[in-house]
Amino acid sequence: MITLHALQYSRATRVLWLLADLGQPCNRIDYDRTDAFRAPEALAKVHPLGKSPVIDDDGETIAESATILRYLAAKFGDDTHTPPRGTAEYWRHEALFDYVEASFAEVALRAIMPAFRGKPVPDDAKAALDTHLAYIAQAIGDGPLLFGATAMLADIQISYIIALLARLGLLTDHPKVAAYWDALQDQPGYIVATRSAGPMAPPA
Ligand SMILES: N[C@@H](CCC(=O)N[C@@H](CS)C(=O)NCC(=O)O)C(=O)O
Repeated sequence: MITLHALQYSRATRVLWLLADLGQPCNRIDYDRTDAFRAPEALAKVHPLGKSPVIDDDGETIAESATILRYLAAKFGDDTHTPPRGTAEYWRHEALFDYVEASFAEVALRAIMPAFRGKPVPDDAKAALDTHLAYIAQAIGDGPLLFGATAMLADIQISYIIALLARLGLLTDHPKVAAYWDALQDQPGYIVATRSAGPMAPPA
């Protein structure tokens, strides 16, 4: 069985969501956030970067949520969380899936971090975030999710960042992305994951 090292209020919920969709149990090891909202020292014993999520499967330790999601989809022979291979949609999906951690997270965190500390978001951070949220709104198209009504890996991957932005009131100028957040919260895998591990974003 997969062991998941799951930090409170973290990207680990992405993994729980996919496992729920796949009907796969896991051995979840929970880690509380420190008072400074960091990972505890114990996670550094699991992986050199000391971050979550990390999974162990048959002695193999795998970090990076995108890699973990791809690994689980491959391991369990799942082809319901990506568009059909060989189509233009497939590659549009791959780009959005990688975009989340490679480009969007850094831009979003520049707004999230000050907002989280109750400080104003700097104008340049807000402008960069607006550009990315407009891009995401365009990607949603007719919605309700990125590729219609079925959650793909890219939806699961982006959900954590969108949850933090929603929690901090940073989606108010982007109604299409706010509606997308509503649709994400209706997904069965999201509901199972957050019922068992708690919300993605910390409470106010
Ligand atoms: N790119 C990594 C990011 C992992 C990451 O930054 N995880 C956060 C939780 S969402 C973490 O462990 N933060 C605790 C810390 O840095 O102290 C991924 O997608 O898995």
